[in-house]
Formats: sequence, structure tokens, C-alpha cells
Amino acid sequence: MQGLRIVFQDRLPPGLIPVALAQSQVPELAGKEGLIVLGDRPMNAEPPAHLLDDDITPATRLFVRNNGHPPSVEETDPAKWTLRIDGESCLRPRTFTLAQLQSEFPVHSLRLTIECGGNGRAEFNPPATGNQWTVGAVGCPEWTGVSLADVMNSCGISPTAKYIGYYGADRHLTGNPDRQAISRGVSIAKALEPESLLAFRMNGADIPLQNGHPLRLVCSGWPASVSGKWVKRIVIRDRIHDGEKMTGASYKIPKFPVQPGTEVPETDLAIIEAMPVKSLITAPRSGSEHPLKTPLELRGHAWAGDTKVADVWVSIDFGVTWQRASLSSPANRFAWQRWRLPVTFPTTGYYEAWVRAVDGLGRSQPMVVPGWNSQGYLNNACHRIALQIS
Ligand SMILES: Nc1nc2c(c(=O)[nH]1)N[C@H]1C(S)=C(S)[C@@H](COP(=O)(O)O)O[C@H]1N2
Ligand SMILES: [Mo]
Repeated sequence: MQGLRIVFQDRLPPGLIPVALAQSQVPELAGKEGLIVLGDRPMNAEPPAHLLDDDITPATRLFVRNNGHPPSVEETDPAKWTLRIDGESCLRPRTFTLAQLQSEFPVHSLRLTIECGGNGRAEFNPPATGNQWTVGAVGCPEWTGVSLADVMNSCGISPTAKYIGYYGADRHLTGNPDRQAISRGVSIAKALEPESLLAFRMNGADIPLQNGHPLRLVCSGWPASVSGKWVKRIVIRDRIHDGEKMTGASYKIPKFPVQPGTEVPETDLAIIEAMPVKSLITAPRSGSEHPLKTPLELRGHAWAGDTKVADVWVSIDFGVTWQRASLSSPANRFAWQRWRLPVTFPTTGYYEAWVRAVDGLGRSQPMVVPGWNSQGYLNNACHRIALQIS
């Protein structure tokens, strides 16, 4: 359909992507397969749940969340890439080449879940503005890199250090070179966890350009907005980092529950840290048809921010009864966990499968959308799929 004129272009609502384009003809999504485009300026795209069935999320199926314009291929040449570590609480600021990072520090490979803080936003009512993520803004690739703690320690961390902040090579949507698209960070304690990585490879290959090639931060368990892509500089701060999208209402939720639609003053908002427990049904595909006789294996993943998933429960009768699924241990801390359950259906007809994970502290996913907040963060309501048994 390339080259065709959109006849009623003047009537096309702003922000609506023509279906033909949304069906992945978008050049920035080369190498991504079956992702649904939520917006292309900047590019934001998520896979449907059934494409997230792999234990290790393939590059082709990892969501893309851009706040600005990504750097070009030429600008991300690994041979020319440098990372600067400085900030008020850095004792010996230094600039590293990628080769120096790779040879000076031990290299680790870890499966680390990243989930956008706004995953599930589409369900909030009154609706929240922003990308209308359904369930696919999450993935668990295997990341290879050096530990952020090793790199920061080699530059000397002052006792005054409280937070880190990242700066990436992407550009603000306005094109203004003095503004950042996003510049977030984490507490020093989170930054120094052994699983916080400066990653230069994903699934044994180059990180896809859209996901942060040639260097990105991965601080799993917190909203993925803290995992800076195309990272050029990390500041060790003596205060909570105040970069773009750290202030105002960004990535903050009310400190106490509020009536949906309430305007909450900034002083009553808190920065989101660990993400809540959540799960996905990745097989079978929602809407699929299956014969009555065979037990049908339902499966998916579950994850729980900074902690582990303890139990996963499945219901095929709208939550009246629940069966406990088998649950694997995470491959390493912060990797999502595989759950499986063979299910026998009593008769033919329409069913829904619902999945509900519970974390190690006994906190469960809610059945309905939890804690309304104006930006639409942290919807960890149970995932539901439709099944036809015939
Ligand atoms: N430099 C930079 N880093 C970034 C972003 C960005 O726009 N620019 N987006 C953040 C957000 S909000 C999310 S959810 C994740 C998305 O990572 P992904 O696109 O690799 O899935 O990257 C984070 N890191
Ligand atoms: Mo995000």
C-alpha cells in the first residue's frame, strides 16, 4: 500500500495511525515482529501477550518505548561510544570507551525483566493520557554487561551520594538540544545492587537500536523508565536526581488511595520504586479454539518487582474457584518466572482464563484495576483471555 495518497487525510484524527502503517511497515520497527504500534512520533509499540511466550524475550518481540527521537545508526557506533561518570558525589570522574568497560570489569549475563510503569494504562477510568499500553510493555531478555556498582566504585562514590541519574543520546521531541527526552535514575542502594547492569549485549547479540544500542542501563524491578537507553553519562547525585521526568507528576503515584479523577498536589505524590506483582497468560492465544477432550496447557510468566513470585493461581470460572499452577524459580533474581497448568474443561462453550500471581510478601494481583492515578501507572490487574472449547 506504499505510495498511496490518504484520500481523507484532513479528517484523520491527530495521533491516529493508519492501519496499513500500524501493520508494521514502520521503518523504525525493522527487526520487530508483530508489534502493535501505539504511536509513531515518538515510536511506541508492544507485542500482544501470545508473542511473549518465550522464557527469554527475543529482540523481535521486546516492546519499544521512546520519549524522544532515538540517535541514528551512525551516532551509535560502538567504536566511538563513550560513557562519562561524574556528578556532585563522584570522587574521580572518568570517561570510559566501550572497550575499556568491557576489559576493565567482569562481564555478567542475567535475565532481567523490564516493564514500563504505564503498562496496563489503557484500562484506567477516567482514562489517563499517554501511550495506551495494554499488557505487552514488558519483557525479559538476557542482558550482558558490566555491573554498574563496579564502574561507579572505580570512580569513587562519596558518602554524600543519594541517587544516580542517566543521560542518553536521544533528542527531546522539540529538537531543542538543551533539553533531555528523559533523564531518570534510582537510589544509590538500587544502583549498587549486583543485578544493576550497564548492558552492551542482549540475547547474545547487539542490543536493537530501538532498545538502546550500544549501551543501556538495566535496573530491573523498578519502572523501565529508570533503565536509560543509549546511555552517555551517569551522574552520582547528592540528592534525588531532578532530570526530565523525575519531577512533577511523572512516574509518581498518590501516597494514599484517591477517588478516581482526583487532582492530587505534588506534595502528596511519591516516586514509584519497585513494580507490583504481575502475570501474563502467554499460551494459548486469547480467542483460540480447542477440542474438549484434551487437557489444555495454560502457561505464562509472573514477576514481582524487587521480590519473588510465591504462587500463581488460575481460574476458568470467573474467579469462583482457583487452581494453583506450577511455578518455576527465576533463572536469577529479577527474571520472570514460568507458570504452567494443564486444565480440563467440563463442557464446550466460552470460557475465560484468569491468572493471579501472589508475591513472597502475600500481596496479590487485584481482579480489577487498582489505585487510580492521573498518569495511569501500575495497573497490575489480573490478565484475562478468552477461550472457545468445542
Ligand atoms: N534514553 C532513553 N532511555 C529510556 C527511554 C527513552 O525514551 N530514552 N524510555 C524509558 C522508558 S519510559 C521505558 S519503559 C524503557 C523502554 O525500554 P525499551 O524501549 O527497550 O523497551 O526505556 C526507558 N529508557
Ligand atoms: Mo516507560
